[in-house]
Amino acid sequence: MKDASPQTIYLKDYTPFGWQVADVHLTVALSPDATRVRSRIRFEPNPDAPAQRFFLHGEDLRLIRASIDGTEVTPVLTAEGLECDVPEGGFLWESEVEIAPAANTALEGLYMSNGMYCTQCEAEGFRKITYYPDRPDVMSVFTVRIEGDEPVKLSNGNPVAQGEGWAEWHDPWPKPAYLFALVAGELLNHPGSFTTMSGREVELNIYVRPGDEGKCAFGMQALKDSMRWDEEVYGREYDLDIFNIVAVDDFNMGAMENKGLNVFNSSCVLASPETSTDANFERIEAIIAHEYFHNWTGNRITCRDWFQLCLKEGLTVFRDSQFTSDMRSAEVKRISDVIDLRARQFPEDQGPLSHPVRPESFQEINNFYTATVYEKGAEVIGMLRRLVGAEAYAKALDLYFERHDGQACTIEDWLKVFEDSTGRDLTQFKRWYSQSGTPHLKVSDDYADGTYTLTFTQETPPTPGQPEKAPQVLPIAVGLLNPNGDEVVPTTMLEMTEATQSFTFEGLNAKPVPSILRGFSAPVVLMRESTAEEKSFLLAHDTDAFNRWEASRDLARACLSAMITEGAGPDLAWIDALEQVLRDATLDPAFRALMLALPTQAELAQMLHARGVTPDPDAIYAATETLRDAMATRWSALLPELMAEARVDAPFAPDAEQSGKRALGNAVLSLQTRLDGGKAAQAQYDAADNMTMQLSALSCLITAGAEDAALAAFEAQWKDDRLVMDKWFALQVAATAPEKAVARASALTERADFDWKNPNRFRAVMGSLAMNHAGFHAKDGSGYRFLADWLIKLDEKNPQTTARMCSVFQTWKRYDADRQALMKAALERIAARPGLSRDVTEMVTRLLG
Ligand code: 0A1
Ligand code: ZN
Repeated sequence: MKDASPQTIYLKDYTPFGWQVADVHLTVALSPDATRVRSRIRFEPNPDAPAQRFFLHGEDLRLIRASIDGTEVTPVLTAEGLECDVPEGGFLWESEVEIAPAANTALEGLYMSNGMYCTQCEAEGFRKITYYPDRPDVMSVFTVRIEGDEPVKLSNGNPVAQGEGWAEWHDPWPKPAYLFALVAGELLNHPGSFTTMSGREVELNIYVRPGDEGKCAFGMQALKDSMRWDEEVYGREYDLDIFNIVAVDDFNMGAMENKGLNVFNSSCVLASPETSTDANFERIEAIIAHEYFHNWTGNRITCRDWFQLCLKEGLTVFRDSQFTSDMRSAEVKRISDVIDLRARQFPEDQGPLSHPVRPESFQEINNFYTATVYEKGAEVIGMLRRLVGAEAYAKALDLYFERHDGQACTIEDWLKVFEDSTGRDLTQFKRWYSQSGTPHLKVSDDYADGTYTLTFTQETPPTPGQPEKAPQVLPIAVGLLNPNGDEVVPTTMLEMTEATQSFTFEGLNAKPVPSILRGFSAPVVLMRESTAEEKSFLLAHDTDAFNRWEASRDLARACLSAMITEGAGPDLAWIDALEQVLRDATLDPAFRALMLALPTQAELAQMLHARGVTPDPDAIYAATETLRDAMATRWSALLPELMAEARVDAPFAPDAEQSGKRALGNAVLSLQTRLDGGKAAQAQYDAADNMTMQLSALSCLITAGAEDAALAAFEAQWKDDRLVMDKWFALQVAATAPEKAVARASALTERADFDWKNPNRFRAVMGSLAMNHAGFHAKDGSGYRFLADWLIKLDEKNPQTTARMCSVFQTWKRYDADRQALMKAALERIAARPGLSRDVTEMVTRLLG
């Protein structure tokens, strides 16, 4: 068991390990309750390290024997590993341990999922497999022998030999232990192949459980597209003879980039038109790309220590979003990414869990696989690219790969590459890695004698541990439109470095309308007091798709805010202005679908809180409903026209064109449902031949309160498909009216198929309840109590997934005193639980501040 007493690790305390690992031989003899792991590890002194006592990590291991250079030793065992006297100079360490994968419900280390063996070692799971220096800066060459009756036995690298009951793998590329993987089971493979740019043939496989073999083709194509894209855009070629992907049903995260053997949550790789939505397809394509791209950004060049996590994650998220932009629509991808950033990263950065992109301390590293490290980390790379330009970025990346291939690096190494290749001083830019919180950017403007001046002020509110903030480097993309709506100054990148700074534009005939922060060029909160006329003007004329969308979003926010706080009615002027945009058939249907969506209730709560208004979840819900009703009524003529435009007659393809049309059609359907009580939705449900159409129709029927028959039919049709049933569980909690949400979630947990130890199923119910804003925040506290009960229960089995879910409480201080007290009580009840895991202890402590 991990030690639950909080021990804080600091970046400033980094010291290299005293030895290098020349090579590792592992023999794993599989058995559900008593797997034997024998290791043979050659240690050599590390000339760059200070003298230290020999220590190997190890957790939940039963040591059978250990020896040094063939002589048996008796190490001192601690809660975290072992210590031992060792000779000076190099030596051969051998050990044998026993572990019980079938009892491992934490899904870290070696565990079992539906009868198959699999591993998850990032961040610190390898220490649950054998004694080892389990830290990313110790890289070594692994040879692995797997013994067991399972027909398929896989590990990293290339297969070297196999016989009856055993298989041997060798990975020639030195790697840290967190990239180790082993899989064994009764699996079927969907094969493929790829010829690299230098003409090498690579064998590709997607391994799945029998029954899932029909859901691999899309993932395989996505893998090939990713391999090609990384060659064409980054010049990066794959470096082994084989690349395997395995789908696993029980997995804490989305997927894992183990060298040559990526392990995926089955929800992030298995796809078919009947069972997957367009959103699933797009996400699967992106995650396959993400894990594949890690081969260079993460595996060939890895992190020196876990504080540097954003080195691989920020960069790899940035790369996968570039890939999606190239494969699909760049504008739609950018808007979607910003929606996601505001929904997940902004609340984190503006609440008690706020931390820098590169944290400086932690208790449990698993708690730092966050939206800040991943998504803000990617935004930081995007800003760097905007500042230096695409060409200089490409040159810097070439230098990064050339200089650091095979190394375990830091953010300092990364920035130095940019400094050396561009001649820029990035000292101030580096604050993006060390300063937490979301900067607020205020703007004022002035026009006189043909000169237009924009003055910006930046200020970042205090965050935990950081009361004072220094100005950051902000790339601010600006374009100017003249009063006719023509663009007179195309997108220009202003580089703001001061707390307050002005920029001038000369030679203008009239006061222009500015389009500021185009493409969301920096992850800030833009606070510009502008009139509704100006926003409507940008909605009609801006050439920048992001800001056109943002103008409409701003108008929607203003309208909802007035409805909530002043009891105003819906803003018909905005609804009419938006109609003009929606009628523009030259616009991408996917873009129009985004225009049709309203800000989420959580986003509105955040906005009100930022303005000093205590958000009332019931009032927010009511206003959103009223506005949707008004949109539907006002557009009763428009909706059928858009529906006709959104029709797809061709056979199903999960591509950008078709999915954009379906997104538009389904956004329209949800409004239409408000007019016809679910008639059109029922018709769409009955006729649907793909999951996108079926699930959207079901969602509409739930909102209309006309879902009973469809829910039963859906269940009868899909009861044997666990991934589809996850959607069924999730949707009825997320889409139901708030007053029914907790009762519904609770009833679902009574079902025999509510397998709560499966992270996907647990999240389907609990995550969806948290998404039902007014339902979760029920005034009587029932949502908080229900969730806290379940988090307490899950923590005993799976601390990692429990800890991640604790973040649903991160906005607790936003709400009224009654709700605050109820949420605090729920958190305190979790905190008081005897035997609480280190993961959850850290989260709850931070949340309570
Ligand atoms: N590195 C993976 C994500 C991942 C992280 C931690 C895990 O277990 C604690 C599992 C997966 C990625 O970025 O895809
Ligand atoms: Zn990643």
